[in-house]
Amino acid sequence: MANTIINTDAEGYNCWLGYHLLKNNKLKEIYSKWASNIVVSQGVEDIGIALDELKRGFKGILGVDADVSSEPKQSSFIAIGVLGRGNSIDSYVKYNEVVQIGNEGFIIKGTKTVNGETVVVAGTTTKGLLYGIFCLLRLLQTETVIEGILKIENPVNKLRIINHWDNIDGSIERGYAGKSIFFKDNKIIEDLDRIKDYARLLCSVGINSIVINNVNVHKYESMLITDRYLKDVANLAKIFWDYGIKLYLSANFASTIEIGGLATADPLDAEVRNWWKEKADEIYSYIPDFGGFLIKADSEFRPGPFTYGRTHADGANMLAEALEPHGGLVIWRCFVYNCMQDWRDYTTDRARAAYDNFMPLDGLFKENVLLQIKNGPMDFQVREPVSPLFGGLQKTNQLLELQITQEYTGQQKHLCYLVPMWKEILDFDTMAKGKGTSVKKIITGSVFNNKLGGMAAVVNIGNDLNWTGHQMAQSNTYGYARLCWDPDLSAEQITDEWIKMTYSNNEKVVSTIKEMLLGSWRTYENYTSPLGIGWMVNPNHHYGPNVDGYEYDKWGTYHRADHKGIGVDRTVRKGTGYAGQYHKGVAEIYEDLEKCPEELLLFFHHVPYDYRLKSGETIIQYIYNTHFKGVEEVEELINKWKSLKGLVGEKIFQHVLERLEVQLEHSKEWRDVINTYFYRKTGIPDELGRKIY
Ligand code: GCV
Repeated sequence: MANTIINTDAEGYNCWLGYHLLKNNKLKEIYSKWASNIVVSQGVEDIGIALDELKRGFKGILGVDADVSSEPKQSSFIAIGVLGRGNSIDSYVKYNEVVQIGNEGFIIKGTKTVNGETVVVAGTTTKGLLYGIFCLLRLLQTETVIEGILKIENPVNKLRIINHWDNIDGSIERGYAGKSIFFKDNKIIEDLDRIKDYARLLCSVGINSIVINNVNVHKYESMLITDRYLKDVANLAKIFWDYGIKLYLSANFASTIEIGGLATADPLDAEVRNWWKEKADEIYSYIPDFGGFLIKADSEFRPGPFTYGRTHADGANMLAEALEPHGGLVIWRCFVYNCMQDWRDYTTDRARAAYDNFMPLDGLFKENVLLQIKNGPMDFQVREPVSPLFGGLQKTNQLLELQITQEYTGQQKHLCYLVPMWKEILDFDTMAKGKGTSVKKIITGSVFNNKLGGMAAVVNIGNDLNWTGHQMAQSNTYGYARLCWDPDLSAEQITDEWIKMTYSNNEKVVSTIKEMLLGSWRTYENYTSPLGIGWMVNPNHHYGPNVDGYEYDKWGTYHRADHKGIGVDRTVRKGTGYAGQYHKGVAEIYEDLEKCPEELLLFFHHVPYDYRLKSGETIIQYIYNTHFKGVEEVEELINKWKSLKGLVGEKIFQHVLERLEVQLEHSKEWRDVINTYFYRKTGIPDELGRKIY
């Protein structure tokens, strides 16, 4: 598929890189003048990929077969290259501009000359140049004026990571788009063309790190760091490296036992430490640019340092020491909680766990360790507060972990665009250093002078032809990456870009799909679990409504609904005390029933069903209203999509329509199960007399 012919992307395989010819002829003509001559004043070996991408983009967007030369052949041209290597590209960029370009950054400069127009795209590294080329193509595809442009961009986050939960047998934990693109039948896939296409997709939006296997590392995955697999892993790493992406592996904390023949995995044991050092040397002999390890330890039955009475700092630092000489990183997950809880016990609160486990360790981790923290304290529910570890931890490198794959948000059968949720998380003010200490600032490392930081997300990619199962779920992959690059981009801008890159610049298409996407998270929330309570899903697979599915279970996931009220009291005053894990300004808000943001009311408080919200609705009436509304909104989604018939490719049109129809049926099931449950529990009828069973 590597050379899939441009513009025949009927199923959506090319995602946002399926360039389409501009319909705006005037603009096309203006661009084509300079795009028809690409000037490369250096050896092309080093920048071959960037050049190929540029040519491919020009062909797709402008229909131009560009002429490549070492000197300008006409008065209008585009010059591309890497700065600081003594080539003529240097002459187009001023000193005060060069100094602003970091090692992943780029400049795009459009200058009107006496006889024409010159466009310059340059980076201080090959990678920066590549990002610049993809940015230029985005500007063209979205019809931006280039003349007079001066754009210098650097990514805001150092680490921009994709996590795969792919197993080596080819299955994907929480995957909803087919099988793994990396693994099949306990082997690494042989056809690497698709991997290359994937690498370019990720690179085009600035992703620079990838973990290819599941954090739950079982028998065969443990062997990925042995000579049985390392050669093949190295081949994958090379493909990603060409696109500026470092490859990481999830490793088994108990590897010394599982594959090393030792009797222990105690991180303070000399033999164990030595084993990891030798292992690191071996891995780097195969993959010189190996990124490092992602570790899930002492979590959901995975092994970890607790077995040996050691801390997570002991565990992480032991691995960090082994990777340090090679420049490798340890990414250590904070998803550590007691998954053998007793539902009768009101004192243990899973929400508290990450903070309780990791706050005491702040400052004890080595410099090449990062803690990867899920956005919320529970587990990627449709609505959760932000983890109090953000703003809590000050002396530790941090990564924000998001979930692109829609485990709890409709499993890529439902349309649920997550960028608006992620924006709220990134903008959340932790008040750690007074007002304005947002999550997005903390994770860059700038607030507390942490050396490293960034974002990671569990991806929604599989081997379905369109990669994401629901073609529109590509927007979540795109949006995540764009936010990693610049968390200040607005949801509207990202959405606009994605639509124009993926479908067309047609105004009706853009405005309609934008409305559909931007409202879809709220719609999903409306017909699923209300007011931050979460979890009312079928156990294990997590699809579909089941109010008590997790209520009498061991996972610490309760709503505590009885005939009088609902919600978990997490206040300091009379609940689990979770609210007290936040900084004062935030804690006071969550603690107070009157001040608590209503969308999180049931996360923090247990209230009677006749408690009145600011709208005047009682809790029970709110539940009924939102569930009826949610279904109506899905009906509207369908009408909106139908209005685009003939304006988007027919195959994609039909495919999305089918998914929306499934969503409608399923939203009705959600509505009726939830409303009926609460009607039966409370005996309180709907004020509007609608049908409840
Ligand atoms: C990879 C949740 C998911 C699990 C996942 C786990 C984690 O519990 O349901 O499938 O395991 O989170 O993030 O480690």
